[in-house]
Amino acid sequence: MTATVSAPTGFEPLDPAIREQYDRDGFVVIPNALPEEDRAYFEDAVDRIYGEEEAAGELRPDRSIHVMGWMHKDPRFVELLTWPQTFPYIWGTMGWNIYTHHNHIDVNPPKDEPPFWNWHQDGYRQNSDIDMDVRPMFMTKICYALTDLSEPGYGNTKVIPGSHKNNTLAGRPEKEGDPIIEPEGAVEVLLNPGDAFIFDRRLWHSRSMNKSERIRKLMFIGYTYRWIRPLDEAVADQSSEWFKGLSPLHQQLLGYGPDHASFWGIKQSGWIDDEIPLRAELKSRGLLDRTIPFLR
Ligand SMILES: O=C(O)CCC(=O)C(=O)O
Ligand SMILES: [Fe+2]
Repeated sequence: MTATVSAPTGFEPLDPAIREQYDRDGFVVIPNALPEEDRAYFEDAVDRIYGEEEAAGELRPDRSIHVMGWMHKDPRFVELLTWPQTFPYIWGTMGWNIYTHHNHIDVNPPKDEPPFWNWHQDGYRQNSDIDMDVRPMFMTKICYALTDLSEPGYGNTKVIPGSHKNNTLAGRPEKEGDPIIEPEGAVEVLLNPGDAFIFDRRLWHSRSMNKSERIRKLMFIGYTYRWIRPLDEAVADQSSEWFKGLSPLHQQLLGYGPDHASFWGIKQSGWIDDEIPLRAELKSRGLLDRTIPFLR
C-alpha cells in the first residue's frame, strides 16, 4: 500500500517551532511555496504588469517597478491571499482579524550603483507615533521569489536576524558622502525560484544591489489587523463585479467589513467574532487556540 500525502489546504496548524523561530529571528523562509507551474504563471502575470507599466511610461529611471495594490490585476492573484503552502504562516503568526493593507510587486533589473543605506523597519509613522520599548508587531509580510535569488549579490533582501525587538539600528550615515558600513549581523535572504519568506515588519531590513545578470521579480503581501487603515490606494474596489464575486474570506482579506465597528470585532450588541470569515473558518476546523490570544 502506498502512503498518500494529502495536498496542503492552508489550514494546517502552524508548527509551534516555526512560531518560536519567527519570534526569535523575525523571519522564516518557506521553501517551495509556489509549485513550478504556479510560479511560472505568476511570473508571466508580473511580466504582463511590467509591460503595462512600461507602456504607460511608469518605469523608474533604472527600469524597475514597485507596483502597490496589485491584487485585482490578475484573476489568480487573490488565490495568494490564502495560498495553501503559506497561509498557515499568516494566520498562525497573526490570528484571524487580519487583511492586506499593503502589497507590492517589484521588478528590479541588474544595476550597478554605489553603495547605499536602505535599512529600515516597515510601518513608518507606526515607529514614531507609538512610544514603546519593544514596538508592536502589527504586520507579517510575505515575499514570493519568482526568480532565482539563491546567491549573494542577486539583489536579495537583507535582514538582521533577531533585530525586530530593537527600536534603533546603529550605523546610519549622518550625512551624504559618509561611508556606508554594513551593520553587524546583516545577511541576505537566499531564495530559490518559488520560495517565499515571511518577516515581521519590525525586522531591520534593506533592499540590496542586483549585481547579477538577471532581472529580480518578487511579490510582497503585507497582512495587518483590520483596525489598521489601508496603506495602498487600490487594495480593492469593493463596488466592482470582481470583488462581489469573491468568497467572504477573500473579501475580508481585501479589507471588507460591513461597518467600521466590524474591524474592531464588535457591534452595538457585543462581539462579532463568529461573523469574521477567517475566524469562522478556523473555528469550523477546530483551529482556534485559547492559549494564543490572537487565535482565541
Ligand atoms: O526589495 C527589497 O528587498 C526590500 C523590500 C522592502 O523593504 C519591503 O518589502 O518592506
Ligand atoms: Fe521594507
